[in-house]
Amino acid sequence: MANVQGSARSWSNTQRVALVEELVGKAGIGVQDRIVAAEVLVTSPGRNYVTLKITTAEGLTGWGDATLNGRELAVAAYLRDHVCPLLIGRDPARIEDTWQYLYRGVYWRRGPVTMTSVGAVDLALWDIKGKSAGQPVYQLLGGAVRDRILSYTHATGWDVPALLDSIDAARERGFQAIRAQSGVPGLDTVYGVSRASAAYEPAGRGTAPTEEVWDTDAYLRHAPVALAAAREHVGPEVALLHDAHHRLNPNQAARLGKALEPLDLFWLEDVTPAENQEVLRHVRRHTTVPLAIGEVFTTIWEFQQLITEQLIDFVRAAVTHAGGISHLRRIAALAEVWQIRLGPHGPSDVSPVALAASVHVGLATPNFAIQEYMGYPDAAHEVFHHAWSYADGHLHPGDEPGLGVHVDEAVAVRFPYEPAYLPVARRRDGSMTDW
Ligand code: KDG
Ligand code: MG
Repeated sequence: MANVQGSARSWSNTQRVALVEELVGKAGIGVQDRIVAAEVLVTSPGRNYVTLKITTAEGLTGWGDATLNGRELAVAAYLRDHVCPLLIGRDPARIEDTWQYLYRGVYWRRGPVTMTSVGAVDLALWDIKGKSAGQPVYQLLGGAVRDRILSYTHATGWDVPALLDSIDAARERGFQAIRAQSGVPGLDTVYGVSRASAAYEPAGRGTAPTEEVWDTDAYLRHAPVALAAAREHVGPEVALLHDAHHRLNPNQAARLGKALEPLDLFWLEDVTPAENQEVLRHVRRHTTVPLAIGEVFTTIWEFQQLITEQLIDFVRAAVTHAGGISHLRRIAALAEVWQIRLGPHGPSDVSPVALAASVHVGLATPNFAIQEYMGYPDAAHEVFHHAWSYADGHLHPGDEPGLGVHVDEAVAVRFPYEPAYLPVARRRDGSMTDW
């Protein structure tokens, strides 16, 4: 600083500030870091991922996941054009303030594109905070409340014998919680089930969605049979889950819930679209099957009625799509009051960065129940190097500072974006289904 002369009394404010900055600078404390770059990376190692990279003046890097299956480029543009420029010069330590600024400042609140963008920024800032503190994020959230995270994976089979083989394969990999989905006699395609193999990726590459034919009555006849065979096969100890993928009306959902009650499911997921949450009262009145809902919901306000009226047992929000670690923790805190637990969405379209964040939240959040873990294409592991690990049916985030994920940008550019869409469904008469 240039000469500061005279008595303190005669100094101008500028001189005082400069002196404080100089002293603080010399002591090496309290100097605010600044965001100097925010960039968006779109890559497709087996499937499309959108990743946000935030860099600070001190050279720290934070990574966030901004993947929204089938609408990736909308989030990439939202971040690039409207969010990244606003981040430059901001203090990366102000995670909550940045969240409020991006959520409330936009005027157009909520919605998956906005909330996925806010979530990506939130994840990247938590990553930076962890790196700056030299601590894994779960330590900054209050530390571990459990030793490891129970996880479930998917078993799918076009027919019942194939489903049972797929369940056996999951158990051989150590899973003690398994989601079971099967084909439906009389249908050529079933969302979430591949005819050819146990692995499935619901988004198909191409410039338009594939159109599938769906028959709810056929599904309702077959699902209890396939799930009963699964329960019979695994015995009482293994946790079985099933996803109805929003396909039922309230009465069908109630009927399915009742039919599945003797099978002691861990949960039955997305029985109705739940856009109209009142209808779940009807389902609740008729069945005690545990209900999991909310992978497409993005804020605490969308969960408010589901939670406060105890219409569900598990919140399915994804850490990315529901506004990041900061917001998912708020949803969890609300849910805790009603003894509702968290079972976050974690298919392969939630990137390894978001999976890391979800597992950090899980380790530090009392009412966390289970983490979906579908696994990733091999190429995704070449791009995303992660400290989180899977062993014996459980996940752990690892102890690297921050989220513990590094993105290899040189490898990422070898996998350019390819258009891909989730399928749409029509009834047998050709009309679009209403779910
Ligand atoms: O992007 C859609 C998929 O994530 C969804 O089909 C997966 O329902 C799903 C689940 O429970 O994993
Ligand atoms: Mg689901």
